[in-house]
Amino acid sequence: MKKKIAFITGIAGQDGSYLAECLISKNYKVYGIVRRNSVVEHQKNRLENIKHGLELTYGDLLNESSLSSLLRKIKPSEIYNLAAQSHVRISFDIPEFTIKTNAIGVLNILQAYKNECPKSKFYQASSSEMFGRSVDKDGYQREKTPLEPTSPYGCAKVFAYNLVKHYRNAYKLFASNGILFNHESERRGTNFVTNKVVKTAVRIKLGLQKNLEVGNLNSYRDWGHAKDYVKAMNLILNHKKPDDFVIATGQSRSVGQMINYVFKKLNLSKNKHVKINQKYFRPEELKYLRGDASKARKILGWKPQYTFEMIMDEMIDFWLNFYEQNKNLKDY
Ligand code: G4F
Repeated sequence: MKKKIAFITGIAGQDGSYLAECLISKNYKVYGIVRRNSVVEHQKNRLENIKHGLELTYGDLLNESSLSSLLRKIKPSEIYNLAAQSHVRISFDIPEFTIKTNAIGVLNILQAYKNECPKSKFYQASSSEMFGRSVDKDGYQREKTPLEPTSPYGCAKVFAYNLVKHYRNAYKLFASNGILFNHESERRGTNFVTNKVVKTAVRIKLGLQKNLEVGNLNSYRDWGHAKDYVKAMNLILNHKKPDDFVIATGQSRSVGQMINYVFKKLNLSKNKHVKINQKYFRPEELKYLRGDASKARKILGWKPQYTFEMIMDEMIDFWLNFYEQNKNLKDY
């Protein structure tokens, strides 16, 4: 059988690297673009386990002509647009860059897709951050929940989400949105709250650091595992028609509760070591997320394998092993 060809933007990130592994295990040929970074090692370290079936090249969502020529050459069967400025708080510091990359960048890749390989299927990494202040009466967010974003990141994601629906309707393209709630793993950047908390708590446990400094403990998130969520991306593109799906666990916990779990697991005192620092607060906070993924469960047969406890335990083990095996990297 002819190999399926996938093209992934943002392949060096948490989701891109897990998705590449997942697709290669399904016998896809995978192409990905990475942005030029002055520290070369940072660009590929999440991909270093993948030896075969992967081809990387430099590219950027803001450079439409290079996207077009790549798509013309590769002729992918599936395009996964995961590239973004993905940090919500940082989007308040660099709103223009965030909006260019996360909104105009999506316009650029949709144009390249429409012009070069319109028979391909397109996945857009949409986000629960788009819901912002909006929650249905029963306490969940789902596909029909109104979008009221509370950050430049969320506003850009709403623009891109609508653009994908528009291209689907106007040009009859197979273009779908996955509206993914927070998803974590040991590969998460350590400036996102789960991996920051776990890594710092392990460092405190090992005597390498005194305190954990965080912002708002009272916001609620629906945390799943990135490995479960990349499987949903592939199911979305292999459904018989293009559509939009919420991907979530349906459970919500506060940042404070998440910290309690990690500190208890490591036998650490939260009162002694956790300090609040205003610099981690946002000008407007998204207070509450809890996703209803019934549509994906019913239509795609998707369901998460990982529980919250399994995710956090895996991350704790990762950092304990990391410091055990890298005794020379105490400052890392
Ligand atoms: O881990 P976070 O930075 O993730 P956030 O803002 O929810 O965004 C993530 O999930 C979105 C899906 O809804 C994605 F679209 C997005 O790309 C990203 O993956 O923060 C989670 C919560 C926030 O309420 C934040 O205010 O944790 C709170 N928080 C408290 N102290 C902190 C900290 N967040 C960070 N990053 N660092 C802190 O010290």
